Amino acid sequence: MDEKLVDVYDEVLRRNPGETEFHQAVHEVLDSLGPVVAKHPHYADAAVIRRLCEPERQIIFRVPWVDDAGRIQLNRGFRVEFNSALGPYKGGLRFHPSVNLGIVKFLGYEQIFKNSLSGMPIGGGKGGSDFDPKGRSEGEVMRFCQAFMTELYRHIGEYTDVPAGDIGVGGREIGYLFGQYKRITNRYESGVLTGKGLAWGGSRVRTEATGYGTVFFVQEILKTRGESLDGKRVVVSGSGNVATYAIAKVQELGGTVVACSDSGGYVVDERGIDLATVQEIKEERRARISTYLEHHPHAQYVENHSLWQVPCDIALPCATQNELNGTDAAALIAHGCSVVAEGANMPCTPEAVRAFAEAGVTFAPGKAANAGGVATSALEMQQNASRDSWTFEHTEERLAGIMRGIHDRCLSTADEYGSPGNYVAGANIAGFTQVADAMVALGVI
Ligand code: NDP
Ligand code: 2IT
Repeated sequence: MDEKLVDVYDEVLRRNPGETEFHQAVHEVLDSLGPVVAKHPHYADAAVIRRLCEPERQIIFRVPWVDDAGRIQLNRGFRVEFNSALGPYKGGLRFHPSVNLGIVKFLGYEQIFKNSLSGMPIGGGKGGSDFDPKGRSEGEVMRFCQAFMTELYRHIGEYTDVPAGDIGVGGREIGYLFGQYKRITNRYESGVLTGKGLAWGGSRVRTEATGYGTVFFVQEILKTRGESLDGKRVVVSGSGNVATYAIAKVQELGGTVVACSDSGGYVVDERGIDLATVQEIKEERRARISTYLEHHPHAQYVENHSLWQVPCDIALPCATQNELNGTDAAALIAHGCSVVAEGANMPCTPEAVRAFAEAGVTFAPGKAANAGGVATSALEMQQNASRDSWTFEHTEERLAGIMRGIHDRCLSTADEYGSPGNYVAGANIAGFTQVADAMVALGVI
């Protein structure tokens, strides 16, 4: 890391003790910014980088609710409004027992640069709760969402802060959250949340956007080598929203996805993962991926092991942070994997990212490769603002164009700052400079 940035990083460590994922996300960005501060000393004079590492506002609240047995349950809610230089805070809500302030801050920090890179007018934020939806009834999920929104509503709005989904928050939860917001405020304010259902203000392609976008990004990488997805062997981790639609798009473009997973283990199907079965298990039954074998007895289920041992040409980590470590990277490299694109946020550890760079594996960081989800959220906001509703084809074409734009900006920025072909440097620098310029222009606020 450039010595001018070491002090900034030390300050982050001092001010945010114990928040290891947040430290990791900041380190990764600061590591790329050496050539930027060398070329543009005015960013340091305006303390832009220091200010960027401090959220504008952090909200933590109590979420009490009543379970089916009549017992009072207690969770903690978070919304970190990180940076609004480019637009209203924008970013998902995560419901998972592992959620804490450090996780929400890492996600909010990533979101600033991702949203900037997307080229859409959105700032960065993230939120969520340590609520665990697994095993909860429909009624319990609804009452939790209502309790969560009963506090959150006062902090959000279409010009203020626009939440969406993330792990554990999909169309069902956005429905309950929107319903409660509407009820409390007595306003049909469509633009306050994205990821809504098509009947009540949602955008076509938003459900598919993150997974599709990640695969569009991979397509652009392959194009630079004169290759395509046709005939490629792909491993996708996770089996939630991002993984499902990444699998769908890979298959549509002629690739074969041979493995996917959930937190219990992974499935290998050499005939190609059957998407309809995955969707039936995950979207309809909300069951475990191990039940895939009930429909496809020739497949293999492996419990509690890393799916990165499965040989592939392309790896798409689409589950969660730090799910792919140095050992996993070594296995992928040994098996000849040549592209890794992050559908999830920060799924690869720094050791893994270093190993890919040393081995010449093309690595696309999440803030570039998974930006299609939030970009399509911004398209949803655009449709809501104009009370319009676009076709699937038009919206998907917009998404594909945005992913091409992000890809090309990463490469041209990496070139400009002396790291040709380095998508990490390109994404961090391009994302940063746009926010930094806006912050300088807006003054010390
Ligand atoms: P979902 O809740 O739909 O799916 C999450 C998947 O990841 C599930 O298969 C889940 O398995 C697995 N998973 C979650 N936590 C863990 C864990 N601790 N260990 C192992 N597996 C885990 O979430 P999404 O698909 O929406 O999100 C996946 C990733 O993509 C996250 O990193 C998210 O931040 C990122 N992302 C999401 C976007 C979106 O639009 N939804 C946009 C951009 C990024 P199980 O069911 O067993 O828990
Ligand atoms: O990590 C992400 O970009 C998301 N979870 C999507 C955020 C959004 O506002 O659509």
